[in-house]
Amino acid sequence: MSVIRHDWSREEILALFDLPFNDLLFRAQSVHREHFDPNTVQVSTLLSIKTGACPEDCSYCPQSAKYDTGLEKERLLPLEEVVEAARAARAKGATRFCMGAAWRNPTDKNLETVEAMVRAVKDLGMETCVTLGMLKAEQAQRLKQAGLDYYNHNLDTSPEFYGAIISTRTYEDRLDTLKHVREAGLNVCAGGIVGMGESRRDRAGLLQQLANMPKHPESVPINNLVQVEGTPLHGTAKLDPFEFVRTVAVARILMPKSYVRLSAGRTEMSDELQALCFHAGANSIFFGGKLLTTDNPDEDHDSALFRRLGLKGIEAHHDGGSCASCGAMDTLCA
Ligand code: SAM
Ligand code: DTB
Ligand code: SF4
Repeated sequence: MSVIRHDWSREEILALFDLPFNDLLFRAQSVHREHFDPNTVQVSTLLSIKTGACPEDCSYCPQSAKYDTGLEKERLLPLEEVVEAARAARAKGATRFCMGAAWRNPTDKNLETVEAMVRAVKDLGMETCVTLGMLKAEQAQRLKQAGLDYYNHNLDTSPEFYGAIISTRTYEDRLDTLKHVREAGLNVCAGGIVGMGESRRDRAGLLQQLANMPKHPESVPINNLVQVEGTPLHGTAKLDPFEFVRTVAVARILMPKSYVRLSAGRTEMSDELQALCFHAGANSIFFGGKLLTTDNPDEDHDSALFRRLGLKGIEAHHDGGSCASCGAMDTLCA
């Protein structure tokens, strides 16, 4: 039985990365089977509720006002539009609805609007997640009171590489937000991005930070950089796909009970590569043709992939249209 540890050294993590590929995958898949049904995948759908014109300078991000990416900016969406999108996502099989805003942090007034969105989406019987930038302790508590289930806030990379990617907010700021989220009793969704030109040591450093938190994040998104023209990271050398799989496998071994999400970057991955990621212990995806501003595989493609691999979405906790035989929503049942 794997023990849940919070004291990983960087060298121990690098030793996992260094394992022969088959040994690493066998270990990750074994840990995965101790804690999860290996054929069930958690399915979330994303919606950008406020797009672009962000004051931060994250060098991967198409939504930063500092870079000209040709993105059309939008004000905070009206409540009805958000509920409609959530309803559509639910009908297609998503059980969690994640709302993202291009803010450095929400104002208290912004938060009121988001609270109403959270309540309305919860009323549909879906789990809720929001990602709004930095949060103060009281703001995290307010979101908890509104019924929010998860808050997403990524560390993005290792503490050492971080300064090469973002200058407008510190690593400490991010850790503080995660602390407020945890202390408010919310589930934590925290992960990062690979393929930004970081070293393996940095990838190990990101996972070390996550795994050594007092409690592991319940959800760990591993994003492969989506290169957007106009951002400073456009043109970065692509990561070896096997190294991406290794990162997923090491995340699974370090955080045995967390949902590891195969997040951004799937449109550039073959079905075979994604299957390897599931084998390495990824058990969550973003479902729906769009992430926040960039493309994601379309629903038909993912439904076919699930069918081909015998995967099913997590059972929905509401009474709308689920498959009678397996409990998953129709479009995602194997
Ligand atoms: N503005 C808020 C913040 O950054 O805290 C929330 C939204 S932000 C877009 C959410 C996350 O998306 C980022 O932390 C980053 O990890 C990820 N992300 C943004 N652009 C990306 C890209 N081009 N490729 C991969 N992941 C990306
Ligand atoms: C996460 O880790 N990845 C998602 C979600 N959390 C908010 C966002 C990916 C964004 C990819 C670039 C875009 O579509 O704008
Ligand atoms: Fe703004 Fe978030 Fe994009 Fe950074 S990642 S520029 S904070 S929207």
